[in-house]
Amino acid sequence: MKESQPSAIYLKDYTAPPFLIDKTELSFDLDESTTVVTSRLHMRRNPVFGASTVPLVLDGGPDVKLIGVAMDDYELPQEEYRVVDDQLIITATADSFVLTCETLIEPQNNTRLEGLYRSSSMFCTQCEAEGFRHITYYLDRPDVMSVFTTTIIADETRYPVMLSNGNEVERGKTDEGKTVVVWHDPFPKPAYLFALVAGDLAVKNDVFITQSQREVTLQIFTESHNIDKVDYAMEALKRSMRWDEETYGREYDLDIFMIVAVDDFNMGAMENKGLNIFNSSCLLASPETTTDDAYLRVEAIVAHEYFHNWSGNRVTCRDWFQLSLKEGFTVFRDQTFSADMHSATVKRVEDVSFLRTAQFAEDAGPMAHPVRPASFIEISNFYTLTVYEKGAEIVRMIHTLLGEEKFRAGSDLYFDRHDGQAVTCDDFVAAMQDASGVDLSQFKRWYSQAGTPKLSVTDAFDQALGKYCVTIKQDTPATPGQPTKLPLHIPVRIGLLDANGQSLSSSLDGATSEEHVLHLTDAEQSFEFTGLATRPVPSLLRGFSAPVKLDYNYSSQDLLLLMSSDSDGFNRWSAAQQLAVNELSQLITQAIKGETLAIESQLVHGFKALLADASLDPAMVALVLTLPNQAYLSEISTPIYPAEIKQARVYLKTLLAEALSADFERIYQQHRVTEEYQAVAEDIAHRSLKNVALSYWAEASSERAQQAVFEQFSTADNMTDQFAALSIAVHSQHNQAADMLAAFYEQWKTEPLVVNKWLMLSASQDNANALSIVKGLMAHPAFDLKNPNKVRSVLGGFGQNVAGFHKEDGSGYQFLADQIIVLNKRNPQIASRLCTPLTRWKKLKPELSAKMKSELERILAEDLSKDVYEVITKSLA
Ligand code: 0A1
Ligand code: ZN
Repeated sequence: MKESQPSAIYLKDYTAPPFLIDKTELSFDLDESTTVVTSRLHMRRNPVFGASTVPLVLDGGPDVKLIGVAMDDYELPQEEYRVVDDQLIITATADSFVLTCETLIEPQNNTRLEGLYRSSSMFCTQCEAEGFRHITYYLDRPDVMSVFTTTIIADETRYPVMLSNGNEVERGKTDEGKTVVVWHDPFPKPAYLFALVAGDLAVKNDVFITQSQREVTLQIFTESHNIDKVDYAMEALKRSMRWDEETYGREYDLDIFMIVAVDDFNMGAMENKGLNIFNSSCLLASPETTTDDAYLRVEAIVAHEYFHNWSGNRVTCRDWFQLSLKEGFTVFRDQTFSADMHSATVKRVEDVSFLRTAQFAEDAGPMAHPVRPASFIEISNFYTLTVYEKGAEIVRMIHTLLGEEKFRAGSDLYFDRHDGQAVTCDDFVAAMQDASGVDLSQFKRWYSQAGTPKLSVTDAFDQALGKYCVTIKQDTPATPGQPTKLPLHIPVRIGLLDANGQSLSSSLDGATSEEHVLHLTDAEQSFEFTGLATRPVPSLLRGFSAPVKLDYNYSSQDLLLLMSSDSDGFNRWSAAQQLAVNELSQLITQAIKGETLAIESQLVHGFKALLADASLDPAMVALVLTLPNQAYLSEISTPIYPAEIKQARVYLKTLLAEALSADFERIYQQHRVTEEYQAVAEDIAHRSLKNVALSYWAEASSERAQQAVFEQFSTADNMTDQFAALSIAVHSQHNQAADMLAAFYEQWKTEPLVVNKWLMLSASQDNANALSIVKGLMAHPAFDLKNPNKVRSVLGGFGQNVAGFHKEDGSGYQFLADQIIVLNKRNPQIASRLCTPLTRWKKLKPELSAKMKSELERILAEDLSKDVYEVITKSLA
């Protein structure tokens, strides 16, 4: 442990910046050993401070070497400035001046992948959230917005492509023959949106004509061997640009929009103004190497980063506590875009399933925080599912409360009112409220209160009066630092069904309809529906109208009815999940007690009916057939018994497979796509149903199924089918699984993104030797500790490996802790993210819990980065 520990910063302490930077002129002399960065900052005191004498404090990093500082071309002597704790402090300044700084950095030694670093043979940057300070001294905070001009000097033979934000305005040569390129971005921006790329890159060009008939040049850059894999991303970009014009009236503003793919990247992608930088795993796609899921992810992330041009760049965040202002809104925008491009119900099910599994777990753990956190130690730790996914749910609820038209009026007002500003979540809600006249004052608590609310629903029917009364109690559990909670404003979409599954019309507060939105605002509230002849079955929380846990005592009969008949597609899926959860819970209890597992499954009947109905969307059928996963079952269990959860899942899946083996074989044959591969909704749907059917069929003891798996693996012409067959083989203990894994590596060893899939699947093999397999993978030539994708593949795959990771002797936890300790020094962001599985220690069964806790304590004894320190201390608190 360090002598002095990192401390938290608080939203309540926010003050405006004492200085502003109107213009930022940067010059980079790029070199493999030392890069010289010269900055000329046109600064002035911020008038909101009035006459002030506070010193100028600029943020820097331990890796930035200061060569000299000048003010208005007067070189400051050593006694007029000092560097303390990575900050450059200058006591005496004029009211307005030009500050020149010369600094040296070594991008080739930057293993944090923040600031300027090298990936393969190129230079690239990552500045969000506080990466710019690793490049040069600056006011590195999002409310300091500046107009950037960037000069890049490099050897053109090695770096023919030199890019930065905005437009290229000049190109020339230095006396030594190096090439000089100047970029100018006319839109003021915070430093976190700065980007620079230099390398020997191939480019794909295209054009987009905006709604006002301006021509925008589109360019995607990759290393030359990948340029044949960007067509899908380019089309996705054009669809995103059109959609943002049509749906939000937002037009692109520069004459050029560029995307660059890099192999080494801590996150998915980054929305730098006019120059997005992508993790190559989120951009490149080809039928042979990319699965359907990955295609859809590429489209969604291209859209997400593009949409940030308005929700994030033109209107940005005042401070990092407001991160969800841009992220929650932009995730909502990309979710709606994907829903419009494909099936809205399928998209909603996938998003909710992810939220309920991963975000709910975060909200119930030691790192739980409000969508707008009140404090943090390291902001990188707050790029979370809560800020992103729950943040998007908040925007979705506003959409539900306002309706389509008023929501659009609200977003128009927000963009008009705040264009060019750095603002807060409150400003966003105020625009929505002002444009719509809908009172959102209580609703705003969603931003400040952590934890997942639970709704407990009871009902009563009065036959004589035809009156149905629903009572809802809301309760949000205590979370770290928030022992008590206030009631939230929760929109609950509800429909009523009769015993045959027909939708019923009913009256509520004078409005007659087949569907109502209840405004739950009190801790407990009742709603009376009239005009009903018989007791209805309620379809609650349609479309998952709020990010809450729902408790209503549905019978299996009710759930089967909803599953087969509800007009809301989302709730049909949700009912099937609930039925599966009920059955799995019984089985888990049996397993914990050491009993023989036995159940009379109602799902058999539900699935049988589903498989017989050819009119259904195959993608939805595939989702309904997918049993709740290990992570979701863990989230809803206290305490968690990992091995018993797995045992229950395997038992139920095998039971369904045996009972419906012939149906699964038939569906498998029926849904084979014979045309050439296309990543379009219809084909994706058939492939997903076919592969889910194969995964069941393979669980039944059938020689033919085993053969089908092997054949699909060997003959598939696309990665979706090949990888599905391989995963099924690995997870169903196929007798050729090991050979297939080896053959897969041989076939794809020159495609790093496919190799990553192989690493992940290999690491997740659930067997007694899991740990030695994982150690072998980390020593394999395909592994590279410097590459976050590879680390995520192996250690992420291992985290899902019940037998290996949760091994009773604690060796799985110890191994992960060892890796965290190594990465803590090299790449704190990645190290911190790897801690996530260990943060769940309190919920595990006692024997495992104690072993996990001791690993957290072992990590804490190290000299920790802020990132890892924050997660570990909060977990142990
Ligand atoms: N703003 C990006 C996410 C992002 C955040 C931090 C990064 O640094 C490592 C990179 C990307 C987004 O929402 O896509
Ligand atoms: Zn984002």
